[in-house]
Amino acid sequence: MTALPLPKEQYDVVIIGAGPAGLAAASVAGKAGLSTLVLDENAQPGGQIFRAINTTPVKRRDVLGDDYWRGETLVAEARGSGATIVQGATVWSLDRDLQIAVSLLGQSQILKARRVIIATGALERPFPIPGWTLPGVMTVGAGQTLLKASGLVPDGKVVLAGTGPLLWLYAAQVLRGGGAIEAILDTTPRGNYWRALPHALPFLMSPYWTKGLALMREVKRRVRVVANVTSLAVRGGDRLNAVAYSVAGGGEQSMAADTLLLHQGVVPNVNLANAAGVAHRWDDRQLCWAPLLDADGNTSVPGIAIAGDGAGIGGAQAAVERGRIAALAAVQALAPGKRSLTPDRTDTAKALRRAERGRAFLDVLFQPASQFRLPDGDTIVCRCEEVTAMQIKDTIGLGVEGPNQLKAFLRCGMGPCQGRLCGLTVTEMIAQARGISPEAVGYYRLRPPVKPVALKELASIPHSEQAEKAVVRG
Ligand SMILES: Cc1cc2nc3c(=O)[nH]c(=O)nc-3n(C[C@H](O)[C@@H](O)[C@H](O)COP(=O)(O)OP(=O)(O)OC[C@H]3O[C@@H](n4cnc5c(N)ncnc54)[C@H](O)[C@@H]3O)c2cc1C
Repeated sequence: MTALPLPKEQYDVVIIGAGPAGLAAASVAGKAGLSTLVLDENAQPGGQIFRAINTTPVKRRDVLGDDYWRGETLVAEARGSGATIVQGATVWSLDRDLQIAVSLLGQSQILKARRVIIATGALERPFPIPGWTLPGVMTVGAGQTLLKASGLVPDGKVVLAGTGPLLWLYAAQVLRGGGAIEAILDTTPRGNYWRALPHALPFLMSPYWTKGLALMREVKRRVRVVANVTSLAVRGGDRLNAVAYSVAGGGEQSMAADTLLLHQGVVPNVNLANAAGVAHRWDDRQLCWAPLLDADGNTSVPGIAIAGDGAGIGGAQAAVERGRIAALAAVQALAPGKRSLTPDRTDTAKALRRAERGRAFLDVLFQPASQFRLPDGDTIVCRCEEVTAMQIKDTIGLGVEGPNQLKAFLRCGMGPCQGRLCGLTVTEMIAQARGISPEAVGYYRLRPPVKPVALKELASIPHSEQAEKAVVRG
């Protein structure tokens, strides 16, 4: 038998995800002397915001900005803490007994933890408009991944469409990196500005205000911005060649494009937590599922905590503080005598409150319009199984009550992405059709493996004699 990639099978704390939350949690748990393992599927630590922080070919520091380079310190601290950080490690199962299945170097292995911190971050919200699956259309996040990891900016006629802070940040990064943007089609509903007003005061006291304003000014000086866009469709035969759009009160217009980058915010990546049986609630402000947590990030499953944007979108600094808080709770539970080696809980909670200041304003301002969340006609909803909005509506019309029943009828949510690209759309479509809340509709019930894993890996997992006897007859 070949040696397993990870030498130990038992850890005090296993942290899943090496973004800001996971790295900060690792620093606290590692420094306190707990045997701490961080598993992350990316090639390098850093998560989304600090992606490729130690390897990026983008050397001019102004291109990605100061917030990006803060990741260097976080990675260095985690590496120096005594925690073991393993990259290229995809966690495909986590259960209520805190057993973790991980795929690494083509082999799968089962580990056991005394505490698990899920720090798997966020995903971009689906943006199902007609033609969004055509070549030439990507998400802003995908564009940013290419920039950070490979130093690439798109060429030709580039159009950005949607809403949210990441769209403006990426536009600025592209311009600083020498790229050009033909236009931004801004889908932020005009009414959101009024609805966000009650949350304006804390926002004006937060760093988001000055940073955000400067970013938008920087972009608007060089890019044509079309505000109040109310419809979007991709035009082209076998690839995108134009974007059709309309502005409130106006007719359809068209703009030639070689690349269209879509974005309408980020939402927690709930797949692993859902598969582990963690209870979730529908967040009416962020329009997504979020886990039910206590003040330490503990979930409804004993021993499993969630930190970072996977706990509800709060941004990178909040992710750091939430990671620290979850790890402090682990130290308190497993090695209370080592508390003197960790940051102060009260100071960390204060820092979290500061980091979360202004978030409510952003949530409401950038809440995407319903027409961009609730598609119709032959717009694809489930990209893996190519299920259209019309098929979903017709099937709901037959009396299907929830996402799991819909799965059985149409296979939507059963492909390799396991619902990450269609789950929210399906929940909201059923809620709209049945006239009930998304909370009442619920979400896909996920089961492991939550990420694709080769059958030969499953077959070669070492098992005990007892486990073998359990399935052998006679
Ligand atoms: C595409 C994208 C780009 C973003 N870019 C920025 C930005 O430039 N600036 C900014 O301020 N915010 C950005 N954000 C917002 C982002 O969510 C940050 O707030 C921050 O990165 C959140 O930190 P986190 O630690 O919670 O999660 P993340 O940084 O998302 O880290 C999660 C980590 O978990 C790993 N992971 C996930 N599932 C598994 C699994 N099953 N097994 C193993 N590892 C797993 C991922 O590989 C990732 O490294 C971005 C979000 C997205 C979705």
